[in-house]
Amino acid sequence: NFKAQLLDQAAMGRGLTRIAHEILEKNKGTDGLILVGIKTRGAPIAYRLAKRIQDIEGASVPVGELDITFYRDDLSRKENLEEPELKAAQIEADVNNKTVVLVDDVLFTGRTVRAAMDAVMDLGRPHQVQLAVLVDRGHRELPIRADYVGKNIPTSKEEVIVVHVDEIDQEDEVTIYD
Ligand code: 3GP
Ligand code: 5GP
Ligand code: MG
Repeated sequence: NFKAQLLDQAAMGRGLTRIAHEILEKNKGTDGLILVGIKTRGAPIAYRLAKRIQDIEGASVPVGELDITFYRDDLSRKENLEEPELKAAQIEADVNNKTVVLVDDVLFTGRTVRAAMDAVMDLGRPHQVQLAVLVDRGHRELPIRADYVGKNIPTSKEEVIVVHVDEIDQEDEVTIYD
């Protein structure tokens, strides 16, 4: 059941612009920076951040993608899921000594990010791994936090955050359902 719209297109755009500035500020520019989007919707978000960084700083930042999937596809029943695991990695850039910013749409238990960190570590030894998410909905089950957050949304475990991005859903919108 639809409950509320949390972000519209303008709010999402402003949040991503702020995060782009925060990434540049924290890392003092783009040296050694790589963005890695976690599919599906983390990937277009990563490309948008790279576009903003390009516009702000005039420097291009490599973007890679990770496909992290659950063994089971019953997404609404989290307690029945196995651990997320890496399905595919497309990271052309060398991660050694780089600052890898993982990008995802929603941060929940942290298990997907843990699997993503494993995947990055398998490719080399990054200088640092950071995390950017559009929405942090709480309920972490691991000691993982985001360095950059579009919006913190306290949720119950039963609620679902629906993230729509133009590249996939033909609209930009974040809504909450229960
Ligand atoms: P995404 O691939 O674009 O991130 O995980 C597959 C999709 O299901 C995700 O899209 C996500 O938006 C959606 N989803 C909605 N609720 C949940 C949930 O509780 N857990 C997971 N893993 N995905 C969810
Ligand atoms: P975690 O592994 O942290 O529990 O969940 C993070 C991953 O699952 C993200 O890739 C995210 O897309 C998806 N996810 C978890 N909960 C939600 C949710 O409420 N809404 C959406 N859209 N995705 C979710
Ligand atoms: Mg996701």
